[in-house]
Amino acid sequence: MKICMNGRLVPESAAKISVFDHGLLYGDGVFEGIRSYNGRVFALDEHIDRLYRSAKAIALEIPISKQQITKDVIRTCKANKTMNGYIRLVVTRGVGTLGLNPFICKTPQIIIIAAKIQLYPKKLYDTGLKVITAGTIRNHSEACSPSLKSLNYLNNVLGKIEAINAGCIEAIMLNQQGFVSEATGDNIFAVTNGCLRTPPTHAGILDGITRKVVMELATQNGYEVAEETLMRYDLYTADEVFLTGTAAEVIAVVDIDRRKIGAGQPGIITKKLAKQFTAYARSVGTPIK
Ligand code: PXG
Repeated sequence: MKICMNGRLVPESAAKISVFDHGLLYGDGVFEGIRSYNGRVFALDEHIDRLYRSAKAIALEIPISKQQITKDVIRTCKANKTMNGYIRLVVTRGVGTLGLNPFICKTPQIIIIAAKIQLYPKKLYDTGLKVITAGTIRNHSEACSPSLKSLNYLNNVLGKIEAINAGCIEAIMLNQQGFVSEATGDNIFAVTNGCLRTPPTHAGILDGITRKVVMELATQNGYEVAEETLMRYDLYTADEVFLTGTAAEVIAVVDIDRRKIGAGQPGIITKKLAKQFTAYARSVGTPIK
């Protein structure tokens, strides 16, 4: 595998960063996870925009232009023949000393990995997911905003540990007010009486790119779509619940905290939107050439 390190394609064995990189020492950096389908990168501009917004939020100046990073992503996909894969774009604060001060780190490290994607088992798309609500609350927006896709994902990892320990793959996280925020790596929707509801960004969520596309598809289908504060009550009593994300795409949730959601199987609207999203994602994107 060839990795793009600061604009240079190097073999995986040579793709190394310093132990003094603040990305490692403090989780000081930002990232994106992007998909390619059939030789095209899905929503590349949106991901790159979000990367630069995350960087801006932590006062990290990415030393190259969006156009250049776009070219580097495509070049890395080409070099690895990543026609259907997963692209990880990482920008770390760079090398510093053992001390928090980010401003002594002079050179951010820009890393692009174009690899295979690890998906949820295919069967789960037919049966739906069983999830729990985690005891670990989602980061407070005024502490480390969930809108900021930083290299510090411990909050999400703690949620994931709870899920796995409970025999589930995913956990739903609540915010400091007890409202639903999102899953550990996916956004969440509840469907009630044909109306889709999803927590607003101020509930402490990542402003998901898949979430936005699904909201648009649902609107085009004539469904009412609302960004609304949701409580666990709203999930437990929904007709359908589903998650959206770059890796998961659209996947049904059929059980939360051992309570059956709706009929206990993927709902009609979830299935329809999953199908439409899958088709849409494979029909657009920036060509790898
Ligand atoms: N919430 C969180 C906390 C996320 O990390 C999403 C929602 C969905 O956002 P998008 O823009 O992807 O629809 C994410 C995305 C990984 C991986 O390697 C994680 C994500 C995406 C791709 C890969 O774990 N998280």
